[in-house]
Amino acid sequence: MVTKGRESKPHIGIYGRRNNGKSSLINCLAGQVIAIVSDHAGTTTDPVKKSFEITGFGPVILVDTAGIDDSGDLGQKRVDRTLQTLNTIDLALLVVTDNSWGKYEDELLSKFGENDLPFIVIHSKSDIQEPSEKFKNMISRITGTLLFEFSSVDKRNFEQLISLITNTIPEYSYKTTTLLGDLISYGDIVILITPIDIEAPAGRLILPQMQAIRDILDNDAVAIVLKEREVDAFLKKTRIKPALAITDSQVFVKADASIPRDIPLTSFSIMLARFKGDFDNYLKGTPKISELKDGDRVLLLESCTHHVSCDDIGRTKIPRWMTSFTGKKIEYDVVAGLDALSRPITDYSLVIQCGGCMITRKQLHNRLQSAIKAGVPVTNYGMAIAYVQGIYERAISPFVKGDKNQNTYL
Ligand SMILES: Nc1nc2c(ncn2[C@@H]2O[C@H](COP(=O)(O)OP(=O)(O)O)[C@@H](O)[C@H]2O)c(=O)[nH]1
Ligand code: SF4
Ligand SMILES: [Mg+2]
Repeated sequence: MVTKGRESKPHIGIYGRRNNGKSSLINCLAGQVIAIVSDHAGTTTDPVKKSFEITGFGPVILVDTAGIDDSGDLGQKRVDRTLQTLNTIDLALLVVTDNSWGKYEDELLSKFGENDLPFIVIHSKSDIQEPSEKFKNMISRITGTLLFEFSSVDKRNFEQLISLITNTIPEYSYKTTTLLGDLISYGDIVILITPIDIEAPAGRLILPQMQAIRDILDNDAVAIVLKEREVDAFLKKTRIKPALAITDSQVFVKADASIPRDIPLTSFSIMLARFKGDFDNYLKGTPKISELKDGDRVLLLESCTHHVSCDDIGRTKIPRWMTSFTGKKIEYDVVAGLDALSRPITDYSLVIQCGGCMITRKQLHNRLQSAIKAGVPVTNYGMAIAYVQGIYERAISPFVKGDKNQNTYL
């Protein structure tokens, strides 16, 4: 079996004022000179990306940035470019020195917050000036994290820094994931059930269907694409026994009836939920649908603003199916794209996230952060649909190993 996964390298961005030792820190982490170090403030101009291996962790991309305190017209442009990198990185290292913290650091801290970015505050040049107890206390009060004492000259606490980085980088940023590669083998047949109705886009398939087909081919397996109405006749006529069936969530009930019990069945949306969503938390959150009460609010998060068929699922179908399943009077809010929520996240009893086919894994995880931090259960469109239609156990089982309460998944 050819198991393919999309290997992603975590991006680590280094921020701080000019001359604080950012480039030196990068060279230390890389164990070689990859960034220009100079005692002339402003040597690093545009963000510089370097791919290399941190010994003891693995491959990463380090992003060296210009000082956040740069001034003048050109300086402001450099600062803007530095701040733009925050959208693409997975972990921020904020380099401070000489026991000083001011408006630049405050600004960076609030930007990290806006981007839900994990960060580490590193006191560099500690060989010249060690951080004082007072400063350490202040940092832990302001940032909620412990100040890390470091020096690129004597490399104090270097091993600890590597383990701190390893423990702070979110797992999703480097975990190799596969769409279907762990479920199918050479020559397997996979049935893809795709309704072609008025909601289907004219002349093409939707992205999750295309991705599934491509992944099946990459795994040297065979994809058979058909409409829900043709499944019964096809299976009867050909006597083909597929290794897996994947259906559009909207025809789950029909697919469940058509696909024999001994053939694993899931949906495109659950496939995506496992691939790029927060599947562990979805597994915990989905059964909370049964606990919804009258007057509870449910938030539906749609990750793009222009998809008519998802519009209909989020705005009409899910509320209708959930209401008939729970029998409760529930309020639904739909927020599209990256629009701000109109209420605090704690007003919600459940968040249902779309498959997020148009956004990156990082954007999707960041979007869910506030709910997860606040302890609001999260699930995904496909998992919620399967749950309220009584097909949940079957639909998640291809991706769940052993006891699903242990949240171990393939
Ligand atoms: N003593 C000492 N000097 C350092 C340390 N880190 C950087 N420097 C020096 O500080 C100056 C600025 O360093 P650089 O890494 O270019 O800072 P950047 O502007 O933040 O990238 C250079 O002269 C470095 O040699 C350190 O940990 N200890
Ligand atoms: S990103 Fe979400 S709303 Fe947009 S098309 Fe994909 S699943 Fe639908
Ligand atoms: Mg530099």
